[in-house]
Amino acid sequence: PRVMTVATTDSGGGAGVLADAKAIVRAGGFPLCALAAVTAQSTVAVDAVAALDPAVLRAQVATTAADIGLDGVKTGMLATPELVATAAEALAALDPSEEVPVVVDPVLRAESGASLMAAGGEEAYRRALLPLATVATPNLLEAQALAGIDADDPALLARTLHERHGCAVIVTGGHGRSAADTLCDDEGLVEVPGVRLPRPTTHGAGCTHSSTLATLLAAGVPLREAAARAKR
Ligand code: PXL
Repeated sequence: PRVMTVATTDSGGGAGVLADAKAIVRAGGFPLCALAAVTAQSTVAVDAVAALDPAVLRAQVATTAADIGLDGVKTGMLATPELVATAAEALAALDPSEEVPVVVDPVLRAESGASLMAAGGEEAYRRALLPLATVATPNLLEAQALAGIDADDPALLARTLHERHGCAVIVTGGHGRSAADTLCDDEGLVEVPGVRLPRPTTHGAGCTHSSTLATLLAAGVPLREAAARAKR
């Protein structure tokens, strides 16, 4: 399956489009990319961010989809509210008959705490991108920011975001008490169990998870099975 990551580079390679490409290949897909921004970063700091011209982001999606075609998409770091809106417009222009699954990983902050989204990003996700998502994969902190609810309850957050935006939602585990992911789709809530790995190097874990999920969905694996395999 041809899987496009609409996201940003991490020069350190742990997160961003390189992590996405590695995960897409590992899950059996062929990676394509539409870059939103470029960062200079290590595992501990983001030292520079340059957002690209939205017209260039739009063209990467349109040109690639028109010739090569897409079986699945994931969005990652989009850097600015304007680029979130542009990514949404570009994905809305895809042929609806192809029913390309779209995984929206709403990237707001790095694991190091550095901001990866300009002010107004949450609202752009709510308005433009979540309504187009097949499934969104916020971590606990991103789910709180998107829902505007300051609660540590992933089930409440997943259900609230699912009911408001229509997409399936996986609140990924690891930031709260449980390592399990919490999934809410039209059939309701389910826990996706997983182990907490005893290591501090979690940089890029969200990118890897959402890219694996997008590749499995692109291959036709049903959501709940894909969520379990991506968690593993
Ligand atoms: O894991 C979120 C993320 C996504 N994209 C880029 C990143 C990070 C985290 O650091 O750098 C480019």
